Amino acid sequence: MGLQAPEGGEKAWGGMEDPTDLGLAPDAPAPTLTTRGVALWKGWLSRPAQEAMLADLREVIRAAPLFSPETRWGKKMSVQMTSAGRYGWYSDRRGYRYERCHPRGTEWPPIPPSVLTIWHAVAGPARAPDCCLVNLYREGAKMGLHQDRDEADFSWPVLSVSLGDDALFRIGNLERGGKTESLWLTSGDVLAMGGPARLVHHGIDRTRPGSSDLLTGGGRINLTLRVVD
Ligand code: MD3
Ligand code: FE
Repeated sequence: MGLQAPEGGEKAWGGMEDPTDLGLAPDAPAPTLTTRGVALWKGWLSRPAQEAMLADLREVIRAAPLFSPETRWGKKMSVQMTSAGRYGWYSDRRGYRYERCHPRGTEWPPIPPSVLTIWHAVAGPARAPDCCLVNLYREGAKMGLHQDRDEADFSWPVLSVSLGDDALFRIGNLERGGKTESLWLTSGDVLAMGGPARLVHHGIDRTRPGSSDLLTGGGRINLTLRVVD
């Protein structure tokens, strides 16, 4: 555990916030910053580690091609998606849900070990995530403010890994409305939302096209790791 943690990541949390308050492992590395119950580790992954993870994700996408889900309202999302793990996140006119199979009818590929390592360093060894959602943001893609509440057990944290272009992440409140806070996420960052923050509203306002050369053709990939049931 913690093998890929950045320099200084093994330091104590400093007594400000306890990792277990965020639903994280007691020995999780100290985050760069915490705000509204969200923990952010800047630069968790080095450039070579990002490249290696991207190679793993290319295999995932080869087995389970990206698609643009339709919302309940019949509008295509600007983000392209696929998943790895026991469940994949899916949306169409019937609504949002987790599915056992890709729309083409095959099971989702396994979650790459490079991704699982980060989960276990932050969330502990007890459980593996059921779903690794892969979101691809090409130029102009965004994700409106929403809550993640399609899962059965909110006691597990949600983890996010950012790869490629910078993205402006917005975090709001448990209720709709109110003041929000924005953070730029950059390639290699890891974000964890747990405890009281698990049901907070959040979204991606925009990316900064051309800010990273990690992805061929540009853009941003976000991985979201969740326990589903
Ligand atoms: C804060 N994705 O797929 S990940 C999503 O960057 C989603 O693609 C965004 O929100 C993205 O549902 C943001 C960061 C994230 C994920 C889950 C959260 C932040 C969260 C759950 C609660 C609070
Ligand atoms: Fe979300």
